[in-house]
Amino acid sequence: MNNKRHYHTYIVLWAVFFLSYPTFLFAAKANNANKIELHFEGAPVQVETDKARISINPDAPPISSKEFIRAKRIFFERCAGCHGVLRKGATGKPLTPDITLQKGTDYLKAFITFGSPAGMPNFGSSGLLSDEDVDLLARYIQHEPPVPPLFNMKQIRASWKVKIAPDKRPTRQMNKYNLKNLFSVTLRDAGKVALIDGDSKKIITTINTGYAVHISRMSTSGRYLYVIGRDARVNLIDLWMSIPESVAEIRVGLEARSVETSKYKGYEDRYAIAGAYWPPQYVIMKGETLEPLKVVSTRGMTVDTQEYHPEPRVAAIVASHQKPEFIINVKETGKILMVNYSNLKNLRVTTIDAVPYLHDGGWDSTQRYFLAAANKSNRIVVVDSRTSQLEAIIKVGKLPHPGRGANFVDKKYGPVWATSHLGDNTISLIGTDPKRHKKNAWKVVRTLKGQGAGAMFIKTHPKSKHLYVDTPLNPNSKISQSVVVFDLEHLDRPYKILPIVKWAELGKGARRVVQPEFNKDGNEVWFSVWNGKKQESAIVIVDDIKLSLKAVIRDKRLVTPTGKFNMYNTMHDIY
Ligand code: DHE
Repeated sequence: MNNKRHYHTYIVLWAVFFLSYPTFLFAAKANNANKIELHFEGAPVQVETDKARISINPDAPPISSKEFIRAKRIFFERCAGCHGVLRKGATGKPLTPDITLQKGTDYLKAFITFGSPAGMPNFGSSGLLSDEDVDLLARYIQHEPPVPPLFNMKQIRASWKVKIAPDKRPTRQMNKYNLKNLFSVTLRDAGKVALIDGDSKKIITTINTGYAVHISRMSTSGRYLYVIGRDARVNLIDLWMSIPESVAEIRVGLEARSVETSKYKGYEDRYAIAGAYWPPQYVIMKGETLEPLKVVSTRGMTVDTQEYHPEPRVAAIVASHQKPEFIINVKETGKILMVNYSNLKNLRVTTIDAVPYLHDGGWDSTQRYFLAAANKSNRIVVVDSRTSQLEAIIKVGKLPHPGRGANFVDKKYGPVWATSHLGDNTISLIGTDPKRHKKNAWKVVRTLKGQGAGAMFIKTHPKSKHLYVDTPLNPNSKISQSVVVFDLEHLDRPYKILPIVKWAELGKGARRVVQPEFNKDGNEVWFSVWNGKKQESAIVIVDDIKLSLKAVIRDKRLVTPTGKFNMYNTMHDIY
């Protein structure tokens, strides 16, 4: 009997597959793009799955409590990055029971097995999930999404630790490092950052931080370094100590990506802010202790359909140079918040309607206009931080991903800001000077062609004549292991390829090259060669004038290096 039922399910699964054949044929073609997106959304969500309440729906196919717990874990690890913890939809489609119950188990199984052209990976046919797990997930998503616990001020405050109080810290710099040329390097899978002296290229120390650290940002004075882990743990590192170390820490939620510090005149080093993916909120803290002062939810209506979204994640945050404001990208609702921190008791927030799926972004060269990438909308949104108004929404290539972008002068079109793309090989150059080059402002004035899709970061420096573009997520290892350089004086000339991985002379592994970062003087560019956790990684330093290898940093402590943040450039938003 069991065998019969099994056979029946199998036939139905294939019938669903063949009826939808054109769609799934496309899916196969889009497989490369899917791989890129899968890598991009890939890290497991950090919410404690055990604490998410079990919510069985009697109308949905049966699932035991044990199965529910297992499915919950798989969903948070594999699916929540795209579909959201509450399955309300993010870059992936919504998967709430009102939708999934209508689709039914067989359809959902086919979908999970074979993927879709819209970007859903083929979890079953690629072997990422077993048949049993595909079946389990198909049933699980027809039940109510379990809600993970919140993380309110009570929990935030309980997690706050000041290890060395401000009055016990040095009153002057106690080491001889050239702090302006220090690099904070993310050691992703080690849960640490490495501080590297940019002059000697030696590791000064490694410091324990949160899980799968994401970014580092600098206080305006250049003394304090803020680091955030994916588990929403923020570490405050004092660079004046003889050996810099973490002097305070806090958790601002259960899952997070962004941290920033106040930069407006008179507020230097005064506040820090961190944005969380779960719960969807941002937290404003005292800059020199991380004492939490204010937590604000980002839940609300989306800009397009004006529907309630329970999980709008906080993506990039930048600190305004024009006003005492933090500028916050809220991903799923598509809103950019300008949060004025001059009076926290009467918080003034200007909400700008942009487009959904806001992710990363950076300043134009004048530091007046913030350019935010809405990746799944294929748009760049421009906000004027002086007038607090939306300036423009610009269509670019597929899935823009600029990091903070790159500013330079295009000889023909004037000042531009550039973004690379995850979904295609183009680099869009956007005019940024509405005063002297009005007709080019907020338009894609030129499109360069790089090596391929899967680009994540693009970089130049005011003193450099080069533009560097990585492609770490390209499935072709030749492309993911090298970077391209464009000559800014001759943008019409073909790019040069730099064989970064070859220069690193490492053993086996994926060895993806990720994120160019300049030194303070703008004459060296640092690249991470990102290998597996148990394999050797490296940092390769390129001479920006000669475009040749300058140095390789190889050290056992360099476990999965990814982002690198030069103190001076990060402090002053130079890119
Ligand atoms: Fe990032 C920036 C989110 C995957 C390396 N990343 C950002 C920012 C966000 C973000 C919101 C902007 C922060 C800011 O400016 O305030 N990143 C996410 C994700 O949600 C995503 C897609 C999946 C995930 O599960 O985390 C993701 N990011 C990655 C990686 O896999 C990378 C390549 C390696 C790593 O270390 O995890 C990676 N992200 C980076 C880096 C920056 C970044 C290096 C900062 C770039 C900069 O120049 O400022």
